[in-house]
Amino acid sequence: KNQKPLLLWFTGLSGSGKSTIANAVEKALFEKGVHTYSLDGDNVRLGLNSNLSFSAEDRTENIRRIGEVANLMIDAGLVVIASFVSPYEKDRAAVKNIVGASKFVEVFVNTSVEECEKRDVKGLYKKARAGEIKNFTGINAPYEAPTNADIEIDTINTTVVEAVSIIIKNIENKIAY
Ligand code: GGZ
Repeated sequence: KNQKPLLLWFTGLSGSGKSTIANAVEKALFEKGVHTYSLDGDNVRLGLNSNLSFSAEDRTENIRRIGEVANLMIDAGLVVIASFVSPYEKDRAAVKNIVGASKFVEVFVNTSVEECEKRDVKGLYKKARAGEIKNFTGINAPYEAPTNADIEIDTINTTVVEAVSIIIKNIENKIAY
């Protein structure tokens, strides 16, 4: 079976639906026999990047290390799926530069602050509004929305199943399984 490595990069606000879509994409790829590895806040910020905060500088370092780790996994031939807020355009561009533009696919999970706050799955927006979390993206820290993402998903008008189909269609030629 043939498989070319790739980094599928999900960016969007906390609670935008990045992980939900990323997990569904990983399942779909697994069912096609594609070897993947998923990087997200749950497995990176607790381990490798446990010394990093949510300051602008630390977010940049967070994303830089993730880009380097993803590049090692690309060397190992994997389709890497990364889901991080990654609010800064320059940091996302730096990752694209690390792995190479031809191996980088950016997915903008475009859910507005209003909608994320309405859903508030983890109660983090409420805490941020109450001043219990500082530098919270979308509330008191910036999110620089991608202007030229390879794929943009509007989660109000697109189901998870549809999103998976859009993403798989975009990457299937690139990974050539
Ligand atoms: C944004 C925060 C913050 C602040 C904690 N700002 O919904 P979640 O919980 O699971 O996803 C968010 C996650 C963001 O971590 P990332 O490594 O993706 O961020 S970045 O790319 O900007 O480095 C949220 C939680 O961590 N979280 N504090 N202040 N999100």
